[in-house]
Amino acid sequence: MSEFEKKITEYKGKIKLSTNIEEIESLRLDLFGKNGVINLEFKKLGQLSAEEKKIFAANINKIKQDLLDIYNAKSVEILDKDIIQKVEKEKIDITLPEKEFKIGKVHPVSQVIDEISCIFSEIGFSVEEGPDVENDYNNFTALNTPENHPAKDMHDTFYLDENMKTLLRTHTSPVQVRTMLKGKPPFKIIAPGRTYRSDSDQTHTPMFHQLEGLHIDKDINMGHLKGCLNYFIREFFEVDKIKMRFRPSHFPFTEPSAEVDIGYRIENNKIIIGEGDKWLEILGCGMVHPNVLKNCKVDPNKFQGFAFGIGIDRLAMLKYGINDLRSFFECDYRWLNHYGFDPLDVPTNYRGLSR
Ligand code: 2NL
Repeated sequence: MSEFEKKITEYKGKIKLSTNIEEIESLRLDLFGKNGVINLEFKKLGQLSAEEKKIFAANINKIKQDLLDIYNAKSVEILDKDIIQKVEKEKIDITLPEKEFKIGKVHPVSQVIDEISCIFSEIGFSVEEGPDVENDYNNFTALNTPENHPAKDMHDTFYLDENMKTLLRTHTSPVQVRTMLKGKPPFKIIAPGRTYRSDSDQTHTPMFHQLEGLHIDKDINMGHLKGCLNYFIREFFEVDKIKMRFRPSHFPFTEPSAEVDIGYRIENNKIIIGEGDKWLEILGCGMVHPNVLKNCKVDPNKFQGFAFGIGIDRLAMLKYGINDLRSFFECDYRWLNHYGFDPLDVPTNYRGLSR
């Protein structure tokens, strides 16, 4: 037996006896590495004649293959044993109590939607929802929006088909349209949800949140609208009195239409809502246009009422002192941990909405 063959026999024994990854890896380098036993033997080829080379090389290759087979089998055995050991060690007893109870947070937008729903349900409004993907009729036509209205422009609306019939709703009004079409008056509902417009800068995100309200009955007038909105703003900002003004405005779906501003002032770098000599535009509203009622199968000679629309994201920013709109939608857990709300702290009117 040559020196080489003796060494090989020795290594075969070592492989068989090895018990862990480190050991077998070190044997692999000894044998098959650049300066390993096999390669050193191959280097002897240079001193041989052509005829001898053939026989010599064939012999090394056979020995090498034999070694590789043993090595591979052992490797698999060790790895399998390793995995089984790991799994055994990692056994989890799901009946044990948790060591660290990590609870999620409610996004400020969700919190504000919950608060607003709570405020309006107190005075008899119910919450309605509808799909984000809408048709042109529910989003524009039913709402008395002229064919050539700028809001219908490709630049504002995300259309989903070439014929501009299917789109992402640009406001939550189609929810009220659906509610009126499927039911009978009176209607007293709010519709919160996601809305979409092709607009993106410091103060606009392509997806944003809106809340609309609709109250239709036999004798609902502008006075009811004012009382309702005054109650809502007071409850929402948790103040007893609120300075408020209605400015004439225009929307295709209401007549007359108004925009509502609330008074505020800045004190020690903080915003005080409800008093002061500065004005903040907060929402749009009006008496529902007779054409809208007709389009929604409601008789405008028998029924009338008000509607309003509010941007939820800006309300959340105002109430909770968040100054960057875009941070709302970055899904940053550190941000959510800081600005988010305890999921078990459900807003209620009697206890205070946000504490
Ligand atoms: C705004 C203005 C508004 C409405 C939305 C509405 C819905 C129906 C009928 C009539 Cl179904 N009106 N919604 C009315 C007035 C204003 O939103 O500036 N929103 C942020």
